[in-house]
Amino acid sequence: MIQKYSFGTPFETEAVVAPIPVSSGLPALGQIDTDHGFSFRLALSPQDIVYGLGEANRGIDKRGHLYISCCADDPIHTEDKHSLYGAHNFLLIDSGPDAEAVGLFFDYPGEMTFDIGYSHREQLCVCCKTADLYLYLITGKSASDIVHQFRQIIGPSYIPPKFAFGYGQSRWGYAAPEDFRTVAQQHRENHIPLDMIYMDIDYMEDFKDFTVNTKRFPDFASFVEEMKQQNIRLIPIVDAGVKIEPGYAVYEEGLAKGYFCKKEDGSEFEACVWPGMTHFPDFLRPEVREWFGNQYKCLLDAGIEGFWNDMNEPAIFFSAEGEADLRQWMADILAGKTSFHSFALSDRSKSLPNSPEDYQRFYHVVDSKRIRHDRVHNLYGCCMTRAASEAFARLCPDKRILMFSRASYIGMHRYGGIWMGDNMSWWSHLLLNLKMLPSLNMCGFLYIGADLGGFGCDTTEDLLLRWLALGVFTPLMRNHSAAGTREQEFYQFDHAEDFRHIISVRYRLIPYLYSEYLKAAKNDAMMFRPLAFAYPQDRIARKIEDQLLLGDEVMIAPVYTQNADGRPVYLPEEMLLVKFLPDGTLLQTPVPAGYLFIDVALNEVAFFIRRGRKIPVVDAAECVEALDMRTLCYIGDPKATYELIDE
Ligand code: MIG
Repeated sequence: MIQKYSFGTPFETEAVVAPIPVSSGLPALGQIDTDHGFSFRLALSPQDIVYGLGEANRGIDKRGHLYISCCADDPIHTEDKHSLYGAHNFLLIDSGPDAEAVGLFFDYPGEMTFDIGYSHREQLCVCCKTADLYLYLITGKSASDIVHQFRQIIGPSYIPPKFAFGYGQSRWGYAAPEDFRTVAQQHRENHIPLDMIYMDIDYMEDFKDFTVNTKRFPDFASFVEEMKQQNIRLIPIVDAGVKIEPGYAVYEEGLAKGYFCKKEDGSEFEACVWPGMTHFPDFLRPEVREWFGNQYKCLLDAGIEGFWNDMNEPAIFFSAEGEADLRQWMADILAGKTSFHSFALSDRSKSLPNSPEDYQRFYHVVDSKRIRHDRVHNLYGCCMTRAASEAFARLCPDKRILMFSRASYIGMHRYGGIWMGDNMSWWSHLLLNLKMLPSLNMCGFLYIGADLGGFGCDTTEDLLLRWLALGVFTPLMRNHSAAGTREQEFYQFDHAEDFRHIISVRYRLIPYLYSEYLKAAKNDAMMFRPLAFAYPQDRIARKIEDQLLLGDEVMIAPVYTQNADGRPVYLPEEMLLVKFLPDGTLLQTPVPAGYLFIDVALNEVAFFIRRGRKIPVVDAAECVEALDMRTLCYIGDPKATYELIDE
C-alpha cells in the first residue's frame, strides 16, 4: 500500500509518474515536525536493516552513518564523505521476516539529511530546511514487495541498446584518432573483446559541447564509420556547461533565447568549468530541454549511438563572485581584520569549487516563477539527461541510444543509466562498487557500473583483473581512468591472456545478463539483490555485504582483497560453484550450505548457481554483434527451466 502525504508547497519533481491521491493527516509511522523545516523521526529496532539511498557511500545496510542528498562533484570517496553524485531519497526498512517492511520516499529536490542511527544509534532522522515536500509511505509484506511498489510509481527503467552490454575502454586523455585507433587495434589484434571506446572531453574543440576538434577529426563521420567497421562504437562525453564564446552557435542561441540560468539581477550566471567561463542551461524548463536535446543531433548524424553526460551536478570550478569573496577574506586576514586558524585557509580555498554560495547565486524558471538553484539542486543532472533521452525519442524513435549520467535524482532511471563517478584505484572501492549495485537497483537504476580499475590514482594489474571480474556482471562494463594516472588498458600489463579470458567470460554471459536486465526492467524488479531478499529467515545471510544475488539464478562473490588467492563465501543453501577456467573449460562443483573458502586465481571468474536453476551461456566473441546464439547452452540444473528474453 502506498500513501502520499503533502507538506507545504512541494516542488513538482516528476520523480513519481503514477497518480496517487494525497492522504489527509499524518502518516501512522514516525514523528513529523514541520515547525523548524521538516523532520521525520523513527525509532529503529536492533534487528532493522535500513536499505536505500541509491548511489551512496558505505554499506548496503545504511545504518550507522549520516548521508546528505546533495549531488556533489567530489572525486574522493573516502568513508567519511556524506554525498556522492546522486540524490536518491528512498529508504527501505526491513524489520525481519515476520514483520511488515516499510518504504519511504522523500520527494524533495534540495539538500536533505539522512541521519540513520548516527546521532542516536536507535533513531532514524530525515530532515531538510523547508517543509515543502511529498512523502510517500509504502508498506508491504517483504523488502522485494516494497521495491516493486516503489518502482511501479516511478516508472519503467531505461533499456540500453544491446551493444552496451559489451566491454568498453576509456581514458581521459584520448584525443587524436591515433589514440582511438591504438585502442581498437590492440584489442582486435590480441582478440580481447571490445564494443565501445569512450571519448572524453578532448575530442571537442576547446571543450565546447556538440563540437568536434576538426583539426584532429577533419571528417568525424567517416572516423565514426571506420570504428564501426570494426564493430566498435565511439561514445562521446557531453558536459553540462556551455562555453561563453561569441560565434559558438550553442552559446549564441541559448543566450538569444534566454535559456541559461540567471542571477538575481537578471544577467546570466557564469562560472569556470572545463571550457573556461560557461553558462548553465536551465534544464528544468521543458523548452530548454527540447533545445539542448536537439543539439545531440549533430553527433547522432555523424553516426554516434551513445553518450555520457558529465559535470551535471552541476560541477563548478569557481565563479568570479566566489573568487572575489575568497580574496576579500584573505585581504582581511592580511589587514589584521580577521584572525584565522591554519586549517581555515586550506578549507576556505578548497571551498571554491562547487560552493553552496554559488548554488545560491543563480535561478531557474519553473512555470514562470523563479526558483533559486539550491532549492532544486538535485534535479539538475536528472533534467539534463531527460533532455537527451526525450530528444532521442524524437530524433530516432526506432533506435535505442546508450545514455548514462553522472548526477541523478529519483526518476532519472527512466532516461538513462549512471556510472559511479570518480572512484580511486583502491581495493575498498571495488567493494563499494558491489555494495552500490542493489541500492541503485532499488531506485530503478539498472544500467550501472563503476570505472573498472579505478579512475584516480595508479592501478595495479591484480586490482584491475579482480575489478574486471566483478565488472563481468555489471551492465556497464567500462575500464576508465583519469589523465595523469598509470595507463590501464590491458596492453599496459604483462598478461594479455588473463584479460582476454576474463573479458571473454563477460561475453559468454551476455545472453543471460541481457535477459536478466530486460526482466528487471519489465517487471520493476532488481537485477542485483542482497542475500537477505531471498533468504529472509537466514540470520547470517541477512547481514552479508560482500556477496549478491544476480537474477534468480546466480550468486556472485568477487575477490576484493589484494594478494588473496580466493575468499570465504557464505552459502545460505547448497549451490553449484561454477568457474570459467582460462583453458576454456568449465568447472562445476556442488557445494553444501554454510561457510566455505573458494580458490579464485587472478585469471578466473567464479560464481554460484542456485539449486534448481540454470543459466544460458554462449561461446565468446569479439563483439556483441558476433555472438552466435546457435552456440547457446545451459549450465546448472538440467531439469530447471529458464526464460530467455532477447529483444
Ligand atoms: O573534472 O572529463 O567523472 O569520468 O574523465 C573532471 C574528464 C571531469 C569527470 C568525470 C570523469 C572524466 C573527467 N570529468
